[in-house]
Amino acid sequence: MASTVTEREDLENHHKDCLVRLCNPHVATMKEDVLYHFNLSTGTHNFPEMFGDVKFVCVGGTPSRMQSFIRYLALELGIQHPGDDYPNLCEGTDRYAMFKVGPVLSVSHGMGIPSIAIMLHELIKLLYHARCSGVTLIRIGTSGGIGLEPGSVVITQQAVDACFKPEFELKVLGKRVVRSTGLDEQLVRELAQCSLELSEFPIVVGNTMCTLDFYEGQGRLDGALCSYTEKEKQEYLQEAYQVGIRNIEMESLVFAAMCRACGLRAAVVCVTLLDRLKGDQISSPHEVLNEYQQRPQRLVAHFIKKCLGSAALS
Ligand code: R2B
Ligand code: URA
Repeated sequence: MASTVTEREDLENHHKDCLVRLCNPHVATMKEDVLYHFNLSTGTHNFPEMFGDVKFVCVGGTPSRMQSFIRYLALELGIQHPGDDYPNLCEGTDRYAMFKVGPVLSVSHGMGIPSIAIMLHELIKLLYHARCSGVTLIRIGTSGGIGLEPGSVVITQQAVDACFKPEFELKVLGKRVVRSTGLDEQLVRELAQCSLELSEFPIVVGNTMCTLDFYEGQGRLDGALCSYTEKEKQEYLQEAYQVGIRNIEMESLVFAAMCRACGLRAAVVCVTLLDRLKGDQISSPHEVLNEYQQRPQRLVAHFIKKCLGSAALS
C-alpha cells in the first residue's frame, strides 16, 4: 500500500534525527578506538569536530576517482575556493583514501567484498564516534552490464549473489551467518527522479549481481582458469537478465547488508563499462572509460545538491 504524506514525513524526520548505530555492544566500552586502516583514532583525533556534520558518504573503488569526485562536487555545490585542494584525511596509510567537502565524505574502498567490508566497519564506527545523524551512503562504481548499452548507469534495486539471492553470507566464529541485502526503496525512487531531471545518458533501475571474482565468478571466458563453455556462459547471463539483473560488480552485497544492519540509508549507482552479452574484455579507449566513470558521480552530485538545497529551504 502506498504510504501517506504524513507517514512519509514521519519517516523522513526519523531519518534526519537518526544517529548512526552500531550492532556491537563492545565498542561503547572501549576507551580508545583505533581505526587502523584509516590511520585515525579517537585517542588522537576529534571525530565530532572533524566529521560531525557529515550527511552523505560516497564510496568507490579508487583513491583518484574519489578525490576527483570531491573536487567536482565542491564546484557543483559552489563551495570551492580558488586554490583549494582536498587533502587525504587518511594520510599515513595507503589502504584507503578519504576526502571531505562540506557535509560530504568521499572514501575509496578497493576491490571486492573483503576490502569494502573492512573499510565499512571503520567508516560506520567513525560516523558513530562523530555522533553523525541522518547519514546517506552511496556506492558509486563501475560494473559489467547485461543487455545494456555500455555507459549506462544502473541504480540498484536489489543486490543479489551469484545464485541471484538477495543475501550476504559470512562465516562468523566458523558458523554461517546470512544477512539481508535490501536497499532503501525511497532512495532508489529519489535517484531515479534525478535521472529524469539529468537525462544526459541512459539510466535504469535494476538488480545488481555481486560476485567474489571478476573472471570465473562473473562467467568470463578470458581468465587464467575457465571450466565452462561459451554456451553455458550465455545461458547463465540470460538467466540473470530474466530475473532482472542488469549489472555485475563486486561490492554491493556486503555494502547493502552492513548499511541495512546499522540503519543507514544506502544506494548503489554503477556505470556499465561493457555489455557482457557481447564480450568479456574491457577494451574501450581510456577517455571513453573515464567519461563513463564520471556518470555515477554526475547523478549523485545532482542528488546531493538537490537534497542540500531543500534542506537549506526547510
Ligand atoms: C567493479 O570494478 C572492479 C573490478 O574491475 C570491482 O571493484 C567492481 O565492483
Ligand atoms: N567491474 C566488474 O566487476 N565487472 C565488470 O565487468 C566491469 C567492471
